[in-house]
Amino acid sequence: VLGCPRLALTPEQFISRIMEAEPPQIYLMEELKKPFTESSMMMSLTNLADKELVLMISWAKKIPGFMELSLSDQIHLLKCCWLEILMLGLMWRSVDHPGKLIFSPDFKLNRDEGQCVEGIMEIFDMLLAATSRFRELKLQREEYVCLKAMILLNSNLCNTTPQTAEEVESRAKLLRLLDSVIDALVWAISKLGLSSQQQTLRLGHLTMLLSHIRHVSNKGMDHLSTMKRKNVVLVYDLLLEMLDANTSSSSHTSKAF
Ligand code: AOE
Repeated sequence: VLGCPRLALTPEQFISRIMEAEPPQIYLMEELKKPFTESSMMMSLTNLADKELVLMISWAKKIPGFMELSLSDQIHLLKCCWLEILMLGLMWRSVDHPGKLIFSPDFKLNRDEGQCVEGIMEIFDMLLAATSRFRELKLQREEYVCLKAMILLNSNLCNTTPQTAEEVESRAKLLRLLDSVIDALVWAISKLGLSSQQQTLRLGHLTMLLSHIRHVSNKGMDHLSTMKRKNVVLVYDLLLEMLDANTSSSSHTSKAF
């Protein structure tokens, strides 16, 4: 479908498709018992992450061209980037609330409310800092949805070399898909009425933020696996599978899909 020019989407169409794919607002829907303990805080966070992962899989499937990739690429991409995607979503929800992380309408955390989960304040602060960058840049919704799709499609590119003919073909599709997302982001930036040099700079700044998100995600992944190992938190099936994919060299099959 992607290679067929007759069906190729314009950047404008591509963006409206990924805007429509946006997952709905999620609620934690549980009694937040304050004060939090390390364990109850981690349970609330992982409970939310677990719910969001289910929606993330449906979201990915709605990205034009994603379902044309090989199943193993689809799974691998999601396993690589799920925490980056959650973190970017969190930043987007928090962008108008300096010093706060808006996990959901019923679960918001303040920087100055103190520390109770070991090792998490460092991650909290890195997320707040990246969120401030997006606030300074006045990140637009169209740009946000493009960045999220970029994280997904770029996550796996440098860790694997395609071997079989099918893998080579899926890789070629993936690269074309990434081109479409870059075109879409460039188009979104071009709508903002900036000079051509300012547009180029904005593209650079936005994409450079992705390397920070990858960094924070790696920190978060280490944190979660430590919390799991210390039995601070019980990690449910789907999240467990996604975590294992990042902490071991596991197989390419998945029950979740
Ligand atoms: C869950 C859902 C989501 O949409 C995004 C994220 C991103 C980070 C993830 C978290 C998640 C799931 C659990 C992870 C965590 C990173 C490490 C952890 C993977 O294992 C969220 C990172 C930011 C978490 C900040 C939590 C601050 C907790 C300390 C605040 C505190 O101690 N108190 C007492 C505040 C009380 C406020 C009322």
